[in-house]
Amino acid sequence: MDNSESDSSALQAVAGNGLLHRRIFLTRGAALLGATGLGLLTPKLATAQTLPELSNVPGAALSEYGTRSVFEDSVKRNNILSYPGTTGSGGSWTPLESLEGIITPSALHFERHHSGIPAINPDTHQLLIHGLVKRPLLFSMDALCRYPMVSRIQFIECSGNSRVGWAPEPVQKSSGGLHGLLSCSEWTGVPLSILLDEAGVDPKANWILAEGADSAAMTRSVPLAKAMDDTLIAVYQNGEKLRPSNGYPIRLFLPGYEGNASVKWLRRIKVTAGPTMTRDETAEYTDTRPDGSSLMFTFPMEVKSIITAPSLGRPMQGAGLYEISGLAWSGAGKIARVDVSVDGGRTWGQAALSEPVLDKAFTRFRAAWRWNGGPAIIMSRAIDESGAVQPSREQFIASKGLKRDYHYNAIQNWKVAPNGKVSNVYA
Ligand SMILES: Nc1nc2c(c(=O)[nH]1)N[C@H]1C(S)=C(S)[C@@H](COP(=O)(O)O)O[C@H]1N2
Ligand SMILES: [Mo]
Repeated sequence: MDNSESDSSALQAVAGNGLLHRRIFLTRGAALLGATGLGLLTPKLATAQTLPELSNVPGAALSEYGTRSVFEDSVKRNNILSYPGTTGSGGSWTPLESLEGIITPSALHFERHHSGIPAINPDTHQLLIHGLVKRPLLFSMDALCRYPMVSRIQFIECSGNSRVGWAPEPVQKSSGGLHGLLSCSEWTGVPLSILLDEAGVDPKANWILAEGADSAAMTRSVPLAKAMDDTLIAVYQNGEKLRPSNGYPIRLFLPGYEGNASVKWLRRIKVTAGPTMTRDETAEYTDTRPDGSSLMFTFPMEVKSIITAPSLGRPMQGAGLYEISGLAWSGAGKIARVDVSVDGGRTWGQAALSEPVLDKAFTRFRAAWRWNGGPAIIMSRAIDESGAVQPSREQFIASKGLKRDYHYNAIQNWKVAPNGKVSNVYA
C-alpha cells in the first residue's frame, strides 16, 4: 500500500467533532499521528547530532536491585490517605495517567489497608485449610510453592473506586486521582481448587471464609463455586514475590471480584455451609439501594472504562491530530468494544483495542482525533463480552440511586477547553 492510499482512507471521520476511524491504527496511517504527520514538524529537521558529554565518561555501577531513572521521580502513587491516629491504614492511588500498556508496575500498584502492612516472615507463615473438609491441612510457604502454579494478567479494583463520581460537583483530579484504586498485574500462584481437592471438600459445603494475618483480620466469605473456578493463592506479582503492601507472602486473588475480597496476608481458609456474615461484609461492602435496603455479596466489578490521555494534568497542545488513549476492563470477562465520543456523547465511533485483549484484565484502547481547537467533551463507553454496557452517570444514578459507596462504574467526561486545559465535567 502506498502512502497516499493509506493517508486518505486512514483519515476518514466516523463521528462528530473530528473523531477518526480506528482503521488509522491498522494501517501505516498511524504514522500520521506523529508530529511530522501533523505538518507541525515538532522534531527538528536533522543536520547533525551533538555527541552527549556523558558518552565521554564511564557510566554508573551495576546494582543488585534496579531503580528507575531519577527523571521519572514525579510518577508516584497519589491521593495517599491514612486514617487519623494510624500510620498505614488507608489507600494510595495508582497514577494511571502516567502509565501505558496494561501492566501496573508493582511499585505503583494501588494500596488499600485496613490496619497497615504486617511484616510477615515467610519462614514462619502458614496457611490453614479447615472447616467442612475431610483432612484439615497446614501449609508452610515452602510446601505451598511445590504445587503447580498458573499465571494470569488480571486487574484488581477496590469496590470504592471512583466513588467521587457521586459528589454533587465534579471533583478535579487526574485519572489516577479519580480512579486509581485500580491496577493490573501478572499474578502467579496455586489454584485454590487444587488445595481444596486435596483437603477433600464436604458435599455440604457451599462457601469459604478467608482471613488475613494483619491486625484488621480482614475476613470475607466467598462462594465455593468461585473458589473452585479461577481463584488463586497468589505468590508472585509481575514475576517477583508479592510486595508486602499487596499481601506478601500470599494473598487470595479473586479475578473480577471487588478488591476487598482478595484477602491479603492470607492465613486461613475455612470451608463452610453458608456465608459467615463477618463484620467486613455486613458493616461494610454492602450496597444501599434507593429504598434503604442493602444488597450483600455483590462481588463482580462491572464493565468500565476511563480515558487517561488527554486527561486532567495531560493537556492538549494546539489543534491537530491526537491519539486518545484509555483503559477498559470488566469483571465479567473480556472487553468486546469501546466507543469514544468527542462531542459530549452526541455521536460515537469505535476505538481500536490494542492486543492483548484478555479476560478480566485491562484492555488498552486508542482513538484518533483531529482536534479543531474548539471546546470538546471526550468520553469512553465500554461493552464487555456478556453484552453489558457502561452506563452514563445519569443512567447510573437513575438506576442505583444518588448515595452509595461501592461499585461506581459510570462514564466519566473530560472537557477540553480551547487553551487545551482538561477538566472533569458531568454531562
Ligand atoms: N488482610 C487484608 N486484606 C485486604 C485488605 C486489608 O486491609 N487486609 N484490604 C482489601 C481491600 S479493601 C482491597 S481494595 C484490596 C487492595 O489490594 P492491594 O492493596 O493489593 O491493591 O485488598 C483487600 N485485601
Ligand atoms: Mo477496597
